[in-house]
Order: sequence, then C-alpha cells, then structure tokens
Amino acid sequence: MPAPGENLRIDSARLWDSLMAMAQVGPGVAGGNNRQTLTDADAEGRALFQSWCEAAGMTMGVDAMGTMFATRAGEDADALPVYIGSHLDTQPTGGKYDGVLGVLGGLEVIRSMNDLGIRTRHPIVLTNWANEEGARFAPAMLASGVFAGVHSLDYAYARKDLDGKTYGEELARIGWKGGEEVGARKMHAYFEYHIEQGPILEAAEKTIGVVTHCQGLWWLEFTLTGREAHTGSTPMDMRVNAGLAMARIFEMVQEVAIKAQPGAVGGVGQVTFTPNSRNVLPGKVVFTVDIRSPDQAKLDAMRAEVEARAPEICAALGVGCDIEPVGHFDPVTFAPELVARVREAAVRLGYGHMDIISGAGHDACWAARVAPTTMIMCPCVGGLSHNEAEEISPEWAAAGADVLLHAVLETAEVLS
Ligand code: HGY
Ligand code: MN
Ligand code: MN
Repeated sequence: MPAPGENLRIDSARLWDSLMAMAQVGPGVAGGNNRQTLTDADAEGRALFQSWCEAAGMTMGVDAMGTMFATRAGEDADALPVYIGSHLDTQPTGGKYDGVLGVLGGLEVIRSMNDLGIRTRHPIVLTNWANEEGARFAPAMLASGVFAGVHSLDYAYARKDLDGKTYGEELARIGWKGGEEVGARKMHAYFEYHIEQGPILEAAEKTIGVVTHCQGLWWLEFTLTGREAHTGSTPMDMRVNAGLAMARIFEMVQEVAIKAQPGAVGGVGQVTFTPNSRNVLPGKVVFTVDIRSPDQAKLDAMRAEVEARAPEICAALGVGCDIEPVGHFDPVTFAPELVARVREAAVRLGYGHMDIISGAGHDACWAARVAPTTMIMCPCVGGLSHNEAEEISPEWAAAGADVLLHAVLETAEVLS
C-alpha cells in the first residue's frame, strides 16, 4: 500500500473554522466550554456535528449509549471500517479542544478525502463517544467502556449525577438513545487524535506526539462519616471531624504520589460536604481520589498504600471510612504497527515528533481492547487542559490532522 504523497494535507482554515463554530455551543464563562454530557448543550453540539457529517455525505448511526457513528462508504462493503474517534462532551470548565479536536479533525479528514475524490477499500467511521469525561456521570470513558465490554449497559444507565439523575433517563430526555446494540460494530483499526493536555510536546518543541502507551488509572470514591455538630460550641476533643480526615487523606495521597516519582500522579478533583453549611461540621464527606501511573506495579502499589492508610487516618479521628473503586484501567500499549504508521507519516510530512505516553485517559484506552488502536497528539499551550484557558495553535491543529489523514488513508487502502 503506497504511502500518501507528502503534499497531501487537510484544509487548515476549514478545520479551525469548525473548531470555533463548535466552541460556540455550550459556552463556558471564561472563553472555554461547558458542554457536559447529556445536557441540552450536548444535544445541540450533537445536532451540529450530525449536520456537518450529513453534508459530507456520511450516514449516521447511534447506539444505545448515545455514541454517534458517521460512516463514509468504502468500495468493499464487507471490509471492516477504519474508525476515527474522540468526544464532544466537555468538563464543566473545559477547553475548546479536548476531544473536539479529534472529532472535528476526523471530520476534516473526511472532507479532504471528498475534495480529492479519494476512494478507499475500507469504509471509514467517524465516532463521537458519549460521556468520555465522566464529569457528570462517573466513570470516565463510560460509553466506550460499554462498547469494549468493560461495563454493562444496565450499570451505565444507572450511573447518577450529583442531582440524582441517571444516565439512562438523561439520554432518553435529550433524544439520543440510539437503537444500535453497543459493541456490535467491529473495527479494522481505531485512531484518536487529541491534544496532549500536558507540557511535554511544547517544552520539547515537537508538533506531533506519537503515542505509544497510556498510563493506567484508579478512581477511588471515599465516603467518610463524621458527626454533624456546631462549629462554634463543640469542643475540639468532642468532634468526629470527617473534614479533617479528608484533609489528612489528601495530604497522604500527595505524599504517596511524590514518593512514587517519576511517572506517577495522585490528587482529588471533586468533594461534597453534607450538609455543606458554614457552621456545621460535616456528617458526610464524599470525594474521589484519582491516581495514575504508566507502570502497573507502581499503580497497584499506590492504590494499596492509599487503601491501607486512609482507614488508619479515619480511625484515629473516630470517622467512618468506605472506599469504592469507581473507575479503573490498566496501563495501555497501543498497536505497534499503527504507532509506526503515525511516526512515518510525521516524518513524511516534515513535522517534529516524539514518542509519548498519554497522561490523560481516552476512549482509545477501551478501543484498544477490541481493535488495533493508536493515538496522535498535538501540543497545548502551557500544557494546560481541563481549564477554559486551554489553547492550541491552528498550525498544531492542522499538523495532527495531516498525520491522521495519512495514517487513516494508509490503513483504509486508497483505491484512487
Ligand atoms: O480523566 C481523564 O483522563 C479524561 O480526561 N477523561
Ligand atoms: Mn479528552
Ligand atoms: Mn478531558
């Protein structure tokens, strides 16, 4: 299969225009986006994406988790499709590019193929995975996890947001509960293009990240039980202070992650106090510890230490401690033959590149369980992501989409 010519490139201006148009849907309060999964803003973004796919001559399928699959026909209808995917849902204070660049970069690949009249043997399917972020309904990568057989559909439908609404109810409410069986689709290969969400590529002045692996993750949900009491009139030696236990556990998680350097992270992004009143000691504190490492043994050891030490911290304060794993995947190794194809495309196109391990989790982590999978990354300014100030350059956006175009064409087998 001859490689595409080095001059074969996407339309950078059209890609950037699409990114800016999608950024208008579910705007944040500081220039980013709040297009959380299964909200009305998500529904609006889905409709816009579908209109663009249909204008590009694609046909849309939707599965029972709400994941969208837009198909560009191949010449051999029996050939398994080459999938391109990522996600349009965002964090509450998300950026304009996390996930969106991969979906709209894939759309630009299709648009460029249409402009050039390129025919491929394999069909190509562009995917918008539902609920990648896990911000509203934990865990992250929920829909791709059901697709890969990691979660059941019933488990996913029952996941609740902080208001007690379930995934299944909200999916039906926005009208995006599709009829396709989740996971029935088979893939020839899967490519995901994504911003790095970290500082490595920008610091190394490399335009393309050739993603060889993704670090593993545990999300451990803690429920601490104290005793509600007056913050003013309750003597210090009479307190059953779940908030203090939480603080000591945060400090311990930080210590465990620092001790596990290099190649480990640990922290907490979400806490809820009950009753969450300024002058009432919390009766209940719920938070999720997020620990990650590309090293399996290190990841398991961090989890074991956190789960051993937290109950001791709580016992010393008379606080109840319940720990429930609510998210997990082991470190992922992407398909070497696809990784090599991405690297060769970057060289052919003249883009500075380096091998990189993904710090963030992606739907590709679950796709890798069911098909040869790899990722392409571009830098982001200051390594900042999951922040409304997330920023990339049009040149970075286009470079990764060029590499995606080449890797997808080589894999889908160009006929003309
Ligand atoms: O949590 C993650 O790594 C991804 O942003 N869902
Ligand atoms: Mn993402
Ligand atoms: Mn994200």
